[in-house]
Amino acid sequence: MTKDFIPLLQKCSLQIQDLLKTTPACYLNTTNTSGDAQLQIDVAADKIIEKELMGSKFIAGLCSEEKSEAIFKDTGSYLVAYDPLDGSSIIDSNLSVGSIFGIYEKEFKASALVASAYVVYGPKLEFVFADDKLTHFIYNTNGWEEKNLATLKTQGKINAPGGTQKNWDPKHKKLIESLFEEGYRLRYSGGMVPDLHQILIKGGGLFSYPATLDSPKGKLRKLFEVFPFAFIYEKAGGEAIDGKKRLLELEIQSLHESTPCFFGSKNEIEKVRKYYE
Ligand code: AFP
Repeated sequence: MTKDFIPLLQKCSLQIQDLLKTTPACYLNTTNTSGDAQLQIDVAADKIIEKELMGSKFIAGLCSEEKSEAIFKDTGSYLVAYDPLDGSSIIDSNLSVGSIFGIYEKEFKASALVASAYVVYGPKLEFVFADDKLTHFIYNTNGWEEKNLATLKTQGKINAPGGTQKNWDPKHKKLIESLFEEGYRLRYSGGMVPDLHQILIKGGGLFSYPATLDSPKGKLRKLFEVFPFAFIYEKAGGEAIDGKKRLLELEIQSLHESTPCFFGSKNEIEKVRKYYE
């Protein structure tokens, strides 16, 4: 049943890719619930997804990063939480951005997450879907081509440290520096989707967005960014924690709540636990 989401989300991704090619990256004088400044393209991408998903019989409701409240209808049993265009502040630099989807059964909470997906709008259009397994598609002249996405090695080489360094906790600074001392390579664009996708494609490493002085609860949102990627990283043989707890065991009190988050290979996550215990 969740597989029915694949063509639906792929259809949204093709329309949003067109939008990225034709719509100027200009800011509206509005912000979303998390306080992020909104681009015209954020709102346009949100409208595409809302139209396609609310028209589907198996969807009962949506929660968007770009809207303060969830919307519901009286059919279907799946709820979708999504970030229609993540990384919009780097579109003007022409860097890769993405869409993120969490598919929940009946309730917006980690334990109800049954599938998740993301789209990378980059030199290639790519779509990764996870339910009981991970499926990876690349869009080419013959349409969507399924590729094999290898599982994460127990240790990788990439270090993707988020947030403003001067606002990191000293223990987090020591963790990040210890990885560089071991020879890890800095790979961080400011786009969660391409940064996490790269670690999956290259076989391993660590992506971190910790609690910082300016974002004491982290920056990334549980429902439409963190839980979907935690689900994917665990399916890929990795782990996803908040420094101590498994992210998919976290409770949620409000739709736009954020959390510190670490996604990566098993050895890197073990190292995070050591520095954060
Ligand atoms: P925008 O959507 O405002 O560009 O933010 C992108 C994001 O939410 C996520 O994609 C990145 O991982 C994170 O912010 C980058 O935040 P920093 O610039 O503080 O590292």
